[in-house]
Amino acid sequence: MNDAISIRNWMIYLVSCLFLASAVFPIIGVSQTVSLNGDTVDYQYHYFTYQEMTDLFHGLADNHSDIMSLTSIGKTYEGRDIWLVKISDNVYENEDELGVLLLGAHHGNEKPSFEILIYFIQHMVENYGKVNTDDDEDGLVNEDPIDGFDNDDDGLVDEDPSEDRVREVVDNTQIFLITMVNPDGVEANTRKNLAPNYGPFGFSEEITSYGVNINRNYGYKWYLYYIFPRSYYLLFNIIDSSPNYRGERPFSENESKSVKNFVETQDISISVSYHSYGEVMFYPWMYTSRRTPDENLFISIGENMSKINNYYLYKGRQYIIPRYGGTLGTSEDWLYGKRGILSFTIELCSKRVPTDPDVVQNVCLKHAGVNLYVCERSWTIEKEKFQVK
Ligand SMILES: [Ca+2]
Ligand SMILES: [Ca+2]
Ligand SMILES: [Ca+2]
Ligand SMILES: [Ca+2]
Ligand SMILES: [Zn+2]
Repeated sequence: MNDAISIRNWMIYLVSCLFLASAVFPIIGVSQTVSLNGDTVDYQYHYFTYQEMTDLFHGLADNHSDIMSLTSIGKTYEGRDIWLVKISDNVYENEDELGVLLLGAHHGNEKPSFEILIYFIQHMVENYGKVNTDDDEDGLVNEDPIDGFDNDDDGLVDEDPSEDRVREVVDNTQIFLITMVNPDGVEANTRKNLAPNYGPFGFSEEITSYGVNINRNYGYKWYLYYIFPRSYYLLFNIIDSSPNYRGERPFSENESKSVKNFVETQDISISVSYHSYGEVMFYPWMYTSRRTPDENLFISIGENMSKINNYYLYKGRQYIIPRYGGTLGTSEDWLYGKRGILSFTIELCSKRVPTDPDVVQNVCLKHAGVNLYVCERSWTIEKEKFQVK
């Protein structure tokens, strides 16, 4: 093949891909690597770094100060701010609207978990206040909203989101997003945080290892470790070098403590904590197969989310989590058990860090739909809920 032509074709292809990507996904980054010896072009998705996200948030909060605020709820071991984004009308007031809490990156190496939240923030602030627009220029306005379905049967899914819907959600919900619970882990691309451990209980004089699994550090029913050490895999959770090390005591880590301190100041109705991977969704309890009094409500919300993202809602807990023996110290159990928040975990994607831009953009869009649904559902949920508190 003529090199000049193939390079030219490649340039056209590259430019049109970038144009399409930037038209639909204005800030999400697509970078590309080119193999020097041939035509193969590998498009590698570029995930946000902590610094890029921080800069983006400062810019968005400045430009949309009527509906978006940015505050630090704590600092990590390495001194990074744990950012809380709030999106709502009258954003600097604590209004009589129920909150929705969206969490990402308890585990730093699960990049889609923060990426979809950054996308959602952009989607909300950039569409708020816009008149209804025919985004795909087909002559119809908002004929295909974000719900996972090709509503107008044109072969494209969710290509004309509703601007009205964004405004309604922002005006009636307080949306709280902690996009990177564990930013040190994100920067180091590792599961745990980076704080030094001094033996499993903190009694050693020397550093024995680094990092705690933040999603094992929440303080809910820790005593069960000691009653059923084998059922709760105490050995795996107590060895400080283990990927699932729970920490020397409940809320010993800045990250989990910051989430706790923040949550205790707010009335939050529903939460979703994003992880990757598995395309599966969970709800409490995580520590036992016993059902919560809100089982039917969890199933109702979960099945509606599943219609949007097509993920499997995991209900058959009795087979995987025995009566005594599951996972202790997760955010989900603490959020529900102590605060009465209907808390979900969503494991995104079919691999931990997809690099195909189409795959990432698709998961971002779908979960903008999931998050919109969760916000809308929060408006009517309180009277249906069993009161745990
Ligand atoms: Ca539209
Ligand atoms: Ca349209
Ligand atoms: Ca369509
Ligand atoms: Ca649709
Ligand atoms: Zn995870």
